Amino acid sequence: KKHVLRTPQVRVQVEDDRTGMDTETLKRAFLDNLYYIQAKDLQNATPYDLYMALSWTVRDRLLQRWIHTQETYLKQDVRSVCYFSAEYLPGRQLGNALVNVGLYEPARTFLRELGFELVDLMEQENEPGLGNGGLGRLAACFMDSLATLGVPAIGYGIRYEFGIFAQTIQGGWQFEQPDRWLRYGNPWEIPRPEYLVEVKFGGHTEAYTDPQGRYRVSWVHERSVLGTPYDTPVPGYRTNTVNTLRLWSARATEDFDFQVFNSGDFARAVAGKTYSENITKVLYPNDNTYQGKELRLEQQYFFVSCSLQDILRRYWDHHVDLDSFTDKVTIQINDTHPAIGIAELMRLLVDEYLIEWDRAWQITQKVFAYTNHTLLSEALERWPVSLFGRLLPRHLEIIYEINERFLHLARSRFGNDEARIARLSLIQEGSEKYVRMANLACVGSHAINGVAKLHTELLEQDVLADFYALTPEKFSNKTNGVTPRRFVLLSNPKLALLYTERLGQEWIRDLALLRKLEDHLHDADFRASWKQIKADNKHDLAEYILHFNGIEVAPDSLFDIQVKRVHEYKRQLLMLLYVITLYHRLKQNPAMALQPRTFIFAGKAAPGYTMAKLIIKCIHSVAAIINADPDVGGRLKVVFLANFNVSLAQRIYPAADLSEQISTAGKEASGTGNMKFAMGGALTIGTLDGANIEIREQVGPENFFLFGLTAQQVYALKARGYHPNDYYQTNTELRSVIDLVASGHFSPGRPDLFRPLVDALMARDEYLLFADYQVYLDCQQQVDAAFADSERWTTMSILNAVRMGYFSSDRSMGEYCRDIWKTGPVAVELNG
Ligand code: NBX
Repeated sequence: KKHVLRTPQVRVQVEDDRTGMDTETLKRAFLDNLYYIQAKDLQNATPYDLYMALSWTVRDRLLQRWIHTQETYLKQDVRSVCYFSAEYLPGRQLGNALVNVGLYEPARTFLRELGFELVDLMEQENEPGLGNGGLGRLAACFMDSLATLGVPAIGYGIRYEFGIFAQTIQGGWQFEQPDRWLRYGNPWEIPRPEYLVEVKFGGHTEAYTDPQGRYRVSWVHERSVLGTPYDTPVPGYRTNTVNTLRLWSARATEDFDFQVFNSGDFARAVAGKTYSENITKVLYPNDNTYQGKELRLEQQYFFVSCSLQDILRRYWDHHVDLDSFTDKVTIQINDTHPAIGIAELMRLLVDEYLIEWDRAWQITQKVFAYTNHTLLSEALERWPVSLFGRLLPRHLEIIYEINERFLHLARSRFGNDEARIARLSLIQEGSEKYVRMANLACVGSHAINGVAKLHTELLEQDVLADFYALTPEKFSNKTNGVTPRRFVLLSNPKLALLYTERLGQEWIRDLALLRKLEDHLHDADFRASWKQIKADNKHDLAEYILHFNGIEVAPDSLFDIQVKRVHEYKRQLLMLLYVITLYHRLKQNPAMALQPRTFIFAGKAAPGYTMAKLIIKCIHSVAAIINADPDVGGRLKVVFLANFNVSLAQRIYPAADLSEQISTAGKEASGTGNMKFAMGGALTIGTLDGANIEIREQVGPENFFLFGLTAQQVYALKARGYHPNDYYQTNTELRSVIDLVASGHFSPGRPDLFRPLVDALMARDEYLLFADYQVYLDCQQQVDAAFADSERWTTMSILNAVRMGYFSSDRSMGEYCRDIWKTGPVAVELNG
């Protein structure tokens, strides 16, 4: 039986129940999978069984495209982008797979016929939380865009058994629960034990002379671990291209020690196994801080070594020498977490393939490119030389060799400017020496980029200034983007439908087309739909809040939202000071006129970050008092949504009126939540930080609520001496608010609970909350006025959303392809 399906981009010849795209075939396949894989019939199936049965059904369709794609890549011996990232936050897979392969509507239809709602099945999926925040989510957006653009790419990373912890709130405090995301199986991954690789650790090195009389080194390792790849298909939007996300899982080399086992000591026989498998057990839950944990370096080296060996294995399958290696492979490292790859590729080339140093170095530099994601110096990775040498003795030698040659070059350029040489060195000298991973990444790469215009400028002028002086041609900016498939089409289906009604479907691959909708700005129907969609989305979120927090919020109040990892530099506390200010005003004058607002927070704190955890507690304490106060009369509500993750994010962004992007200028590299909010028609209140600056340029300054010191002003203020107490003394409202917190008003019975927050602000106020407090209030006043004029607000909302085309990750990926990777799309035929 043959079916032919026509969609604008694809013409697929279909042979059987595993590839058929019509509703009848899909329904048959679904029931078949339910029965033969889940071993259930419709009467006994749990919602999870139904989710699994549908996932198997979609997966079959993906596999066909995946196999064709990989065959095409192989046959054409294409150039591949290898994206190295210790983190990926792809979000739920089912909805995305359905949309991309063009089965969302057919699946909805046949499920309805069976009496099920597709969205209910989608809710069953446990999302893979294999990342902390922006950096991991960016990697996932990039994978989606590369597949959609048809660019051959593979994402390499770690298959953590436990992803980012699940956050629960008890008594207003954050508690962490292990994320057992694989507990009920994962239909989206395919283990590839046949591509197993071995990774060595520890031991020492031995020098020897080879038969040609050349000096060589061999690494006599102490132990080794096996890496098994698990592949997840990454489908492009309505193309035949399906790329691969290849995540490595650690296994012990031998299942157990038979000698010990036979002597009767079973526990000891399996001890080594447990140890090895620890490497990929758990994701470190810190973002934008650095913790020098040995296991973390083991994770980094493990996945990077597995990936490089895998790349070389695939290369050698089709080549007899290394001459075209740099034509076929380019590697992007997502921050410095994979930077050890530079030393590992040198080791593989020099020690294992016996390539001479200079040629190996040429290859390495040509292959690697480095993306920096932080301006916080405390977040830069530095490994104690002692630890490094114990774990990777050969790599340490290689790094010293790279450094010697590099500093020689630097001296020839800068003379003996020893202060500068010391800053450039890959080794930080001192009583405890450190390997500086950012320096290694800069020296070993041919391209270095920041993730927003301001961020790149600050890298060039400050954080990496010495490297910029040496090799300015390596530097470029690549402003971040986010995928419109997940963050518009999937998360905001009503808005997507409105777009498609007016524009057709092309906007989904070319978000810049949305600007055409400016023609409809004054079209009453369009505006009415716009308002209705926002109202519906807010209504949905209000229901979620009622269900999970038991708090009733008014859907027509201003939804003012800050969701992101909790960090002092992101200034959740500044928004909370504003909330308390309004509360304080209401208490002084309960009859005052006030635009009703719902303040929504969400975000995880690193488990060891005491201040961030106290901020979460403080939000809850303030919420408890305000939400219950009869003087407030429901005009202000404060909500903290637990366990912020990709799935929750997809519900929140479309419901926002106001997006809070209020980091201290010069601290947030880019931000990407800022883009996701604006794409949903939220207006931004923000500082001139990260990509906010470019968002404001795109949407127009008149459609953006700007406040705060600039990065330059922040530096200048700090340089001449910043005294938070001056602001406290002169700003009476600020003083009242701080005094209210300090008095224990929000912590009845525990007056000192929030003392550490107050003290940090009064003593240092590292992130200049006091300096920006008044201008933030003033700006919020403008927000109030704008929201009161609903037509004006609607105009601004529309203009924000439709001018966001630049922030599609398709644009970002296009730029990386053109400027850094020198690569492009490859067509994939299904019937070839
Ligand atoms: O990367 C984030 C930045 O803070 C954002 O400004 C930026 O938009 C985003 C994407 O470029 N950085 C980030 O998320 N870092 C981490 O998650 C992180 C994780 C582990 C670690 C250090 C940082 N050791």
